[in-house]
Amino acid sequence: MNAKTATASKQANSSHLPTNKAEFKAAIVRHLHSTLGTDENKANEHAWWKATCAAIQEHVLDGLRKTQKTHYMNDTRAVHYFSAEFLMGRLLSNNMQNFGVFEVARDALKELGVELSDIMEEEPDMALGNGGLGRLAACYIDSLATLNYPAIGYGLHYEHGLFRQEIQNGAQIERPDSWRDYGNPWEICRPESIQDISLYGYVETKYGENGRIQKEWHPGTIVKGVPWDIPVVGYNGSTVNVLRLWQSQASNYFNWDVFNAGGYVDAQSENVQAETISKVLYPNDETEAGKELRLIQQYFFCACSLKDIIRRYKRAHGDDWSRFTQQVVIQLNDTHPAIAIPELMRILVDRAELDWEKAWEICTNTFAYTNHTLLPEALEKWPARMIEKILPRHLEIIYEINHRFMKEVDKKWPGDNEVKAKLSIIEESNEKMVRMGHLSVVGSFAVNGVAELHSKLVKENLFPEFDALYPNKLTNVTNGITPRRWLKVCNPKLSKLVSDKVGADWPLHLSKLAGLEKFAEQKTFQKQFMQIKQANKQALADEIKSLTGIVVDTNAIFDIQIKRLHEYKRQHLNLLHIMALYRRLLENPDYDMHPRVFIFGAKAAPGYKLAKDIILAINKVADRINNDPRVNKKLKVVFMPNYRVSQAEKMIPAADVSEQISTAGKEASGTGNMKLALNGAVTIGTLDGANVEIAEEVGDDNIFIFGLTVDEVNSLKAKGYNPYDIYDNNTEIKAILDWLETDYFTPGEPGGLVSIKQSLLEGGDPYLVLADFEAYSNAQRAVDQAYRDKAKWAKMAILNTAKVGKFTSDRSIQDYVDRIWKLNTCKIS
Ligand code: Z57
Repeated sequence: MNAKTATASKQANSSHLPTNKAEFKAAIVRHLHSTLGTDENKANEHAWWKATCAAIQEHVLDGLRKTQKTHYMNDTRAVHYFSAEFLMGRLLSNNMQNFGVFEVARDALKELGVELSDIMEEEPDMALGNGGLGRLAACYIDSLATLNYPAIGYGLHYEHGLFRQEIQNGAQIERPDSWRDYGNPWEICRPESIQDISLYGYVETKYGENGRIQKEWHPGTIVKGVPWDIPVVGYNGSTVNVLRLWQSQASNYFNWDVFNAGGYVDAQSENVQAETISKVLYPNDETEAGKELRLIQQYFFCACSLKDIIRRYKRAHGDDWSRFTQQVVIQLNDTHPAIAIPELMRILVDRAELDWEKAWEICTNTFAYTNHTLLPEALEKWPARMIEKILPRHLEIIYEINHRFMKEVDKKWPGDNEVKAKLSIIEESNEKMVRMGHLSVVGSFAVNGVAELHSKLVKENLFPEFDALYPNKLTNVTNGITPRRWLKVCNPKLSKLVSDKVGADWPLHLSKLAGLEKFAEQKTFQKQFMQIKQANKQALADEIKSLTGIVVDTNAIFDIQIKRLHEYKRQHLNLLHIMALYRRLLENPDYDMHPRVFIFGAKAAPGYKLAKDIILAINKVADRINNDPRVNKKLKVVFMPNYRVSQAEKMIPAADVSEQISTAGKEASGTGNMKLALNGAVTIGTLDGANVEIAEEVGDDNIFIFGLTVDEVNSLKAKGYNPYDIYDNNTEIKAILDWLETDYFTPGEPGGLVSIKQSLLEGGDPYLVLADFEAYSNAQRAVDQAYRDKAKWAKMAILNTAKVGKFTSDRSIQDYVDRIWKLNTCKIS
């Protein structure tokens, strides 16, 4: 670069942010020296990664400052996205792309002798979530910043995110995740915004003037909430919002009384208790744990966040609550933050001394609630006694909310005690339970499901009476994914090809992908598209080799199922079909099939026995097949250990086939289905969740739909489903299930995999695996046939990429804004 260009770029950019290659080189070296205390010769890859992050962080902090100033000056209405999980993954490549400095920073590093793709591997995933729900929250805050909406994400600053998975002898072993061990270069601690949070204790009833009853909560403990801000950078945009995560800390470093009495160790243990709150993410996806610490986590982050919101509101509006609902909307990501509803009531009634009616009006115009599941085991209920112990005043408030709600129900259905029992926030079982879903519906102005089918089932099956009582409260917002991370960043080759064809602005206007349709049958485009797929498959094959030692053929169909391990997602249906193929190949070495590699990635909740058994079974079957030269040329099975966001980014671009095979009615939406289709994988799936909408978009010719529909599932269950009828009459299924009981896959350990057979027979096969097996097997045959016709398959793959523009999370966010949040965009100056 010549001196003239350098001066020009400095002038254009008064704060001297690095923008060209020379400036990036200088900034990175400067950070090696003065941020990291090392130099170009001594620095290892970790140091280079950190120095690069620090150079990018200069842009981040500049954008953050401008955004916060603009939002403050304009006193903007903002959405506050409350979520117990944010599954962010890595941030470096995303932030570089979003500032449009990816190439220049990469070239700068190259001149310093450093490969960007190598140092990116140094970044630990920020895995503060379990699966779909947490990753959805991450996509949504990306889109909010990209669309220039004022928004804050609120959650927990877990010290340990989701466990790291190791596979030993085929079984899952959990190891602690320590994402911050060597420091996180993105987060900023904000000690000036620490909050004190009360827990335990008792409620005192006082009688004020003119007989007004006053309640005062005398807490037993106070803990500190320390906020950490993670900047959220919008694409091409100027907005940098924040994700604010709360860390718990003992409110005094020492309990001085105990300390002075000589109890130094006891005084320390008090600290441990408070600090336990944000120690670790609960690793259960879709199972409510019912544990005291989990409820404390939920309350802790909600109480911190509400105080934060109210402090900010009061700075602008003082004690005048009349404009609160104009400025603040709070989205509850599932019921995990539902305790925020009675907490806001407590603040308004007990502290601000508003009338109950006024307070309730504010509350029910502030909250909106997203339901993510119909599975009964995922619907949170807390023992009333547990709430009473931890949050005595909140239980009183919940009872009062319910008392008034029951009066409303009685108005609508006079004298109907059955409907009251069904709708009550309190379940009058042996042990009284608080139903957090009911509390969320009653306390919110909008309730949404996450895909058309799911929202319909929420209305018809989960909350039908609520729908009758509150017309128009229940609605749908179909999930989405950010095309920045899930195409632009993870699949640079395809991104470039797409940009060449439809223009470079598709990451902001994903429906422009439709411009690819006209090339779907063009030979040269098909060739380019499939060559990229081939290159991505080669990269994944290398990754598979280095992680598992398994060698796979990139001419084989790469068939991928990646998601949490759960019976309803039916990884075992996939496995039974693999065993069927294995058997067919053993019986007939000429069995006609295109070579296929079945690839899995999945974590099981540590306490979910059958899910762990399914992981074991996949690995044991994989071992046997991969080492059987009789079938090796046609069939391989890979279980990728430690599936996580950064692993997904490597797997998704390489998929030919996307497995979306949940029992109809069980998967609320799914989002991996969208990511895979966007990257040109063809779906084999049931009519469940967002698969229905994907099928609508891509058309029946470009997807393999199979299996029972929701209605068919219901009528089969109603007439009485007996899996033995299938087992006794289908020789292939019988042979496969019996195979699991032998020691064929577990040498020296007969019956090592029998629990799967048992769950499908004695267990009653609750997710209808056997009922759908034949339809699945036939659909797989159709996949095999289609793949052999290279031109046909290329067309299908291209049309998948072309037709899934609907599923950008920008569209989801615009739906939330239009139907629920009513925000205005705010351009940053
Ligand atoms: C979770 O990841 C989901 C639902 C839950 O109730 C909990 Br808890 C965790 C998932 C659904 O299973 C997916 O179908 C959906 O796509 C995702 O949430 C995002 O809405």
